[in-house]
Amino acid sequence: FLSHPEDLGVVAVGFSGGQGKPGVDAAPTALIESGLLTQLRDELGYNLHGHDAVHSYTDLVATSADQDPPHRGMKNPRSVSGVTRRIADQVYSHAREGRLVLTLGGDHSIAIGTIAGSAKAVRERLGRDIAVIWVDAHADINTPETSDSGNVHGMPVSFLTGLAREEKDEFFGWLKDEHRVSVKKLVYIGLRDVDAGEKKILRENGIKAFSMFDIDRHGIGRVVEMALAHIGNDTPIHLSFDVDALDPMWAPSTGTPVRGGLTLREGDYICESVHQTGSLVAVDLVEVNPRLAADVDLGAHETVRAGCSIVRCALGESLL
Ligand code: Z70
Ligand code: MN
Ligand code: MN
Ligand code: MN
Repeated sequence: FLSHPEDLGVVAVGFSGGQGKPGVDAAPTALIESGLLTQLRDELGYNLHGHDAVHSYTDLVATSADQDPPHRGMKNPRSVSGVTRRIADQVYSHAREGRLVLTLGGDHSIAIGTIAGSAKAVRERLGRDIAVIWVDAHADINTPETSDSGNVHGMPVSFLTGLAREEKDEFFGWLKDEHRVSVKKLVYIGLRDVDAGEKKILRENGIKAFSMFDIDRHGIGRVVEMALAHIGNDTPIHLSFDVDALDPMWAPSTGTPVRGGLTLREGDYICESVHQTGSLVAVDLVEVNPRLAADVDLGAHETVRAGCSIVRCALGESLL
């Protein structure tokens, strides 16, 4: 599905407004300083585009809470809407050229932008709908009304599927049908911390989800096979990987660590398998927070290292 599969559009997003803990905005720099982009260029042979800047969108992010009061219970709604709209444009520009797109977050609210941008570009370029593989401990499918926290990083999937909607541009009203994905083309892997309201949404919409229970029961090999079968052969894939899908043993430095997660090998395996389909059009890596851990230096180092491994696997490092 890519006209230039060796060209990689990089969108580095230092944004934390979709949740309450500072530090996740420092992730792109930490990932890049650890050598990720150099490895992608020198070892995997990608031509990088747009990798020179880490975007922090200071012009769009409110500097005090009273500049961006809640709307329908959402925290920082104008900032998140404005930033994700800009991300959508950036991802769209790369994807429209037929490049594979890598976005380094940032909290998971940024996926509103990344998926909107790739869905629109793939529709225009190929007349096809993308599928989304969402690897996460969480379902991130709360609507503003079902959310207990008001954090938009717990809502991106509801906006992207149209389960949540808004009229006003400043509150995600800029999201149109061309940006959206069908609930039928969405599949989750790694779930283990899903709110009651989200379980109801998953059930009522028949959304395919493989929890840690399913992984224990079937093994990761079979689960990935079933996930890929669900979205169908020959469908462009957007992979959105929340590092908290990994067990905190591998990724302790994240805002909401949940025990009982994927091993690093299981995470890498998912990415390798998705790469191997040849259908990957975009990858997100989100929720690395190098400022959080019991032992910050050690924890951040391990989490950044795990994040780099996930990205390299998604971009084909393990293919012999
Ligand atoms: C909860 C909410 C969430 C990540 C926490 C948590 C969502 N369901 N996502 N950490 N990455 O606030 O909506
Ligand atoms: Mn080319
Ligand atoms: Mn998430
Ligand atoms: Mn999560």
